[in-house]
Amino acid sequence: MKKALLAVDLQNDFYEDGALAVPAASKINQKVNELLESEEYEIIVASQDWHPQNHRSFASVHGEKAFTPYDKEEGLGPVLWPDHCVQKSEGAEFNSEVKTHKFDYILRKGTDPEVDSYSAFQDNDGSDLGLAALLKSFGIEEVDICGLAYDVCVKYTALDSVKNAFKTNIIQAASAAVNPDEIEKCNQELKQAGVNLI
Ligand code: VGL
Ligand code: ZN
Repeated sequence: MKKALLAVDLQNDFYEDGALAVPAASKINQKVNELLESEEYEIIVASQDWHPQNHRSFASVHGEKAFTPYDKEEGLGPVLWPDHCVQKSEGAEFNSEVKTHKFDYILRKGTDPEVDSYSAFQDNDGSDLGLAALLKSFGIEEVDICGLAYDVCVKYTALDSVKNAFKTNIIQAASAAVNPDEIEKCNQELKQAGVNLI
């Protein structure tokens, strides 16, 4: 079975010193690099969260505090986030420890100021980002997923991968959650959907 690796949002703002810090994020880099250097993947696609400065998912745009629950607009998510991964900022760059020269494709998401994009397959309003078609054009049937954050973009990418009929595996040692308290609930949901947790 031809396999792809999806490396989700390995960007400075999701590491320990970043704007939307994921605890212990840098601990995944060794395993991430092992995956990036393995010979088993037909293609490696990296997603890059790439927001305009005034993105509607930013709490600052609404005069609210980061992580405030917010369900008033279609196309966003359940909470507002700190400003993060602003286009062309240092925080939006890939972490310097990651072997980015192994990426075959970089898929930027979250570029529409009104719509968020947790999954690398589609925006939160359902618009297709072209990833499924790209993978299918390479004959991919199985997808390994790693990256940040486990409970947000990795999770939604994995759920959409299953919906697009790929055998879907999350490599847990190569992923970390922004909210570690969510991991149990998240794992239940993923297993229920048919995602293999490796
Ligand atoms: C992410 C929240 C907002 C992620 C991106 O990459 O998991 N989380 N934008
Ligand atoms: Zn984002």
